[in-house]
Amino acid sequence: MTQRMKTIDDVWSGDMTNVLTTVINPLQNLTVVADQFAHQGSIIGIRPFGNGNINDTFLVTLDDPSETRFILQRINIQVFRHPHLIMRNMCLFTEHVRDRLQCTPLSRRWDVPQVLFTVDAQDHWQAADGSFWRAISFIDDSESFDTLHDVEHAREVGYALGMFHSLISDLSPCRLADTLEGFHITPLYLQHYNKILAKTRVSQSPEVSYCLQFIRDRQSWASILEQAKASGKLPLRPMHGDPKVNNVMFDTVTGQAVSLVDLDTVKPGLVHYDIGDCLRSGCNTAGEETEHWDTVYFEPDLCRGILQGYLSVANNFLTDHDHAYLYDAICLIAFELGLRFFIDYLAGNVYFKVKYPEHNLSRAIVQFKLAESIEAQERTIRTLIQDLR
Ligand code: GN1
Ligand code: MG
Repeated sequence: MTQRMKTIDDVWSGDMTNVLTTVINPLQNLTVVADQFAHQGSIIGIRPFGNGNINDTFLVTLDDPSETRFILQRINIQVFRHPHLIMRNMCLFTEHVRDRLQCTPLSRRWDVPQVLFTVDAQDHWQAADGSFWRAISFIDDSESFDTLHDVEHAREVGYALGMFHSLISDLSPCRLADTLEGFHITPLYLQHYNKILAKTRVSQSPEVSYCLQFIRDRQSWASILEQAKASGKLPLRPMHGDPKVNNVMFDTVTGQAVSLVDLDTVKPGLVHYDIGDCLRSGCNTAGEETEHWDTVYFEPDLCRGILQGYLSVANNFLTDHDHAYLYDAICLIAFELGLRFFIDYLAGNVYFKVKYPEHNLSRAIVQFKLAESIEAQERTIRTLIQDLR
């Protein structure tokens, strides 16, 4: 019998433990886990790394002559119910890109994170408590940033996403598993939202009322990309799924973008989800964790920079329809992320890690304010998209 794929609906329908209760057991010896992936040298350092909202990430340093570092991650199996499929997609992706780059080398640096195998030649290690661990190479001499410094930085981020898409533009999406069903399907999030709303006693604080109204006013528009997909205007392609700005790695010396990391959500989708996600994170100069909602603003110059960089690589595989939906993609993914944060707030914070109970509510407001700023600048954004064609 085949197992039904766990969907995002299951995560929010309350049949799972809160991710907060699954924090690393302090007694669990991380060194034992890291050792599974350390083929040479011994471990001299393990520290928490980055600020991911789902998985637990560590940077491991070895005492070999070059102080090799690698990324160790515990996959959140409450969210990613089929972690083996993630590893399969990642291996397929990296092999494809390696072959492409061997056939047609680029004239500048571009690195792909590699899956590191255990000493037993497995792509992951499962602990006795069921936790699922995997290791990935660290992109040497690189760094990432939560917000963009200037337009040149924005161009590099856009270039990185364009290069990522371009290198897999000939990989058939049907070869990739759907590792997180419903991910970025905005109308499905709305369905979950309506279900949760129907069974939740919602507080009527001004913040909550703002979110409820914001979503109510945009329910019919929210299907725009899915309708375009269903009518054949937008094709299914392999996508990254989470190309936010801090997943782009920059060479510490040249300042050029050299990699796009965090490959957990590489799966079939629309490139529009990626473009929207990159722009909603890159053009929000206040960052997605701000509590100063009034300062949230979508910066059109950074938008132009990201799109210039993106289209400099991606223009050769984008169609007229692709261009026609760019504006909506930008606004939709900000709206969708706000909706996802708000649903999680209503559901009791079961998906995204939170630092306090209203954290997801605050994050939702940031995304809705950003969507408002995008809407207010619709003409400017549509014009700049047109000018870049
Ligand atoms: C999550 O865990 P992280 O930070 O890589 C989320 C993304 C959101 C992002 C918002 C699988 O990514 O979709 O855009 O938080 N990933 C998943 O910061 O839901
Ligand atoms: Mg991610």
